Amino acid sequence: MKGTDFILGALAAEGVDHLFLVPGGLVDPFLPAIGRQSAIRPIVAAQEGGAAYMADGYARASGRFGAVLCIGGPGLTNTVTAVATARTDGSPLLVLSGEVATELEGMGFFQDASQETLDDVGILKPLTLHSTSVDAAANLPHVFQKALLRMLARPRGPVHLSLPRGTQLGDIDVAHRAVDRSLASPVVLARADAEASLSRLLGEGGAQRTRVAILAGAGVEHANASGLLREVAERWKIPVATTLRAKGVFPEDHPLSLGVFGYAGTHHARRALLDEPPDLLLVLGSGLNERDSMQWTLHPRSMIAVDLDPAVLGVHDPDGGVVGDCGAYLAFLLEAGPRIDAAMGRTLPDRAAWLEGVRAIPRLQAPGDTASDRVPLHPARVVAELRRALPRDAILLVDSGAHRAFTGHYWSAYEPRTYVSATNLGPMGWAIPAAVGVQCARPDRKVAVVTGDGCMHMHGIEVATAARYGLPIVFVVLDNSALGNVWLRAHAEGPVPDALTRLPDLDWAGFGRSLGCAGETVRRPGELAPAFARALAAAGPTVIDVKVEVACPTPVADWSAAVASWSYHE
Ligand SMILES: Cc1ncc(C[n+]2csc(CCOP(=O)(O)OP(=O)(O)O)c2C)c(N)n1
Ligand SMILES: [Mg+2]
Repeated sequence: MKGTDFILGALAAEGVDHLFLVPGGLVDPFLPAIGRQSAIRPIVAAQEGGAAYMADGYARASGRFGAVLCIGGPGLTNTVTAVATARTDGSPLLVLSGEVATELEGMGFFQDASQETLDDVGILKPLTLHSTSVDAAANLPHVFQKALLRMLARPRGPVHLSLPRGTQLGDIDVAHRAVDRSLASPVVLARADAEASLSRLLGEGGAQRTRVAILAGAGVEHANASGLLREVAERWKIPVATTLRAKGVFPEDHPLSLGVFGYAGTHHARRALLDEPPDLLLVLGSGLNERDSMQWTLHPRSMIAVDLDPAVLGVHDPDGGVVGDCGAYLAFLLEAGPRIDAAMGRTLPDRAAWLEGVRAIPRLQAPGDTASDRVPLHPARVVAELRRALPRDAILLVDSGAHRAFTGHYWSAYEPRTYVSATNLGPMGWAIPAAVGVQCARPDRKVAVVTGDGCMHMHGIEVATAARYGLPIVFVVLDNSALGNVWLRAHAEGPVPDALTRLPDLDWAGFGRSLGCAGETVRRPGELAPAFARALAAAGPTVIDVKVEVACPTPVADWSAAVASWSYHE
């Protein structure tokens, strides 16, 4: 077989069944190879950035990894933001790019971006966990094995292989050996740290341990530990907040749920985790970044942070923390359950009373907005109606802008990997192509996107890819004819040139129709439910252009208050 056959066979052996690509001369040998097999379905995107976002979405929804194929040079540079996004969100993404024949490097060959010229491998080096050129087909087995292990070992992230023409066309007679998952994801837990944390949990030395709460981050999702989290929370009646990135790892309608803490979070989470510092906060798999820690104003009386990255613990947990996998730590707590039951049992009635007090205040910032009849529509109304229209296990992708705050706040998620958002880098337009990857990974689920008109300007073209492959994604554009988030911030500062943050009022439904989608324009609240119902019944994608008001403040008042109270030296 050829090098290209080896690579496609390797993807199939790893359980990956889609390859997202934009073809071109430097990867021409892949085209007949794709035709020679049927295990991998090729999805041709409009742009390589879109293709890489699709592969990222596929990785997040499948729990496996996503693969993108493009030419080197302009194709590879188009993937840069997507690769950076995968890196910052711990998403396993395999970038495969074509390279000129090794013997022609640096000779002036069209689109040469080898190490002799623009250095494709170097371009992606700081953004990936591994970036290298595979110099011969014979090198593929070990180079592939190493790259996949680096990508899948947690914390996960993107890797890049540059494939010169000779490697693609070279003969090779061994097949890829599937990665041993126990090598990629050893269940790591520093037992001594875990043991030491028990004394903090039990309040040895007489410390009060009534108000105990959990903040669950993306590490819980990466560890597939939602079930264990629920068991621990229920056993000792510990309320659970999540970061926005991890929304859904704990069901948001559970009696112990506090909702999201941090940016666009709930009053319940703020009250329990911030207002009166809890006696003990268990932070599971969160890097405690600015947004997820309310600008580092989170100061519980005691903390047990669990993370695979010791640097996170060193910087953010004054008590030292536990190096390890969140799932392993939760399993450890359950195993140690008989040692914990008595102490946590004694504080249980007081904890229940505390939680009742927390949940007595309204959870949401302006719940009335979800029933607003205003025209143009209130974004909160759109989010609430979409939640009602979609099944409980639907997967929602959310883009970057004011609509992220409205959706993060007013949407409820009940399962891990059903609220999918690039919350760390926050690149505009990500959600549109990412949804294509999600729907490819989860054909059994309803998939919807909440995006903005500014995001549509960036990557809206990929609705064409959804149409081309008949993917029934519901694209909801919260269309305020503005870069709304920037508009809101700028207008809060005083008079600014309005045109800097305004966008023309465009017909995104017509745009969608011209690309093969169904298209709907919604101008009144009563039109939302029927439009969603038609979109959910459609065989292909629908772009729903919802005309919303830009001057609705985003539900981030708690967050803004915390930011205002923050001091670097506190
Ligand atoms: C690639 C990229 N460029 C710029 C930004 C900065 N930015 C964040 S939100 C935003 C406006 C988004 O506009 P839109 O998609 O219409 O959403 P809205 O805020 O109106 O809901 C901008 C420019 C970004 N996040 N990503
Ligand atoms: Mg907008």
